[in-house]
Amino acid sequence: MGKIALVTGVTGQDGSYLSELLMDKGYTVHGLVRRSSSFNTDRIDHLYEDPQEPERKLFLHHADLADGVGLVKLLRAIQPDEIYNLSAQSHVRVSFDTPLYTGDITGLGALRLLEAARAAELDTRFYQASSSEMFGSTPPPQNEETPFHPRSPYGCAKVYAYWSAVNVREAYGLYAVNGILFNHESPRRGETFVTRKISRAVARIQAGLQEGLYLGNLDAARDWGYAPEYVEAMWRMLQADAPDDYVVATGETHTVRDFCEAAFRHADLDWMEHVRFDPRYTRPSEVDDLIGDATKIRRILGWKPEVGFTELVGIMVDADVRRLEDELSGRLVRIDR
Ligand code: NAP
Ligand code: G4F
Repeated sequence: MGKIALVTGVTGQDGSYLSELLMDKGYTVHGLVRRSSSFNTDRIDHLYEDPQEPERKLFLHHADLADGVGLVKLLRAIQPDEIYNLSAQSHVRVSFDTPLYTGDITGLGALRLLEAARAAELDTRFYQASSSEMFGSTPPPQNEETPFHPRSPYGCAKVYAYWSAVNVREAYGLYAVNGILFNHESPRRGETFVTRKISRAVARIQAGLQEGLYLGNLDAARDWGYAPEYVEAMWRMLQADAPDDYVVATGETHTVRDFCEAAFRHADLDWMEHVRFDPRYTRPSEVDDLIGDATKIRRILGWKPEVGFTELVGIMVDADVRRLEDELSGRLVRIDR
């Protein structure tokens, strides 16, 4: 019998890649989908199986991190061997507009799920999607020993969730781990995060559909990796002999300006002719510089990134160019890896 996993945030960037990885490894995957008035399963539609299929490996359930009782009922029914908590209001800028909601879902939501696992009396392993945003203004390089100094409601909520996972591990012996992941991107990245906003705009500018691109702070520096590699790190953390917390990063940093230059150059365009400043995209308090030190996960779990910055930029721009071509020609839009 293969293992059973519950993936919250299954409709998001990481949830889609993680589901693919787990299904390839023979898991049965249960995904938590929140109710939406429009379709929100684009990223996993290619994994969808007919409910009549007897050998199904993917099951979707309506639930919400706001609804603790629903989570207990779901966990009792599924009895997962592993839980990956990827659900969050994950947009940092939006968290300044919705701080209480973000605290409720991104922070308290993790504790609701942990408590649901305890209430359901499961012998399960729990992965919490922690974030480099927790380091905030603490200078780089950042590793597992670096103090947190979050700079956004999102960062504060993630710190709460981080310590909630550590606390159930220490208090009750639950196998709970934190993956402290630095920014990771892909063609499936949400369209309003800066990398995807840029790669999408490059495709549209190249096609003559758009002239300019409005951005906020170009000086911020991020340690950008490739999402499919990062979900492998999540899985490895739950296969270890003992639960522990790990930083996942490339160890390289680039500014938003560098990303613009590289993305426009990839399409033979000059970024300076198109990128303009709009203060609406700045934040009341910013995280200036993130560089992860992933020595620990490399040493203990043997994980290391392969895709570098320039390759990542190329993957994203090429995918958005192809997607736009599909849209314009009326073809079915393919899901890109
Ligand atoms: P994402 O694409 O924004 O996906 C977030 C997921 O959470 C979506 O499936 C979303 O559902 C779901 N969700 C939102 N509110 C929910 C609620 N109330 N109840 C249940 N589900 C809810 O994020 P991602 O980039 O895949 O990141 C995955 C996780 O890692 C997040 O927790 C994020 O904060 C964290 N993280 C991400 C990065 C990164 O660079 N990507 C780095 C560090 C940590 P809908 O599809 O319906 O919106
Ligand atoms: O792409 P971003 O919105 O990602 P951010 O804030 O680093 O957060 C992402 O990574 C975190 C890990 O560190 C995750 F936990 C979190 O869930 C999310 O996935 O912004 C990156 C940088 C920021 O400094 C921002 O100020 O880009 C800057 N930026 C400049 N112009 C912009 C824009 N960001 C966005 N979203 N849109 C702009 O127009």
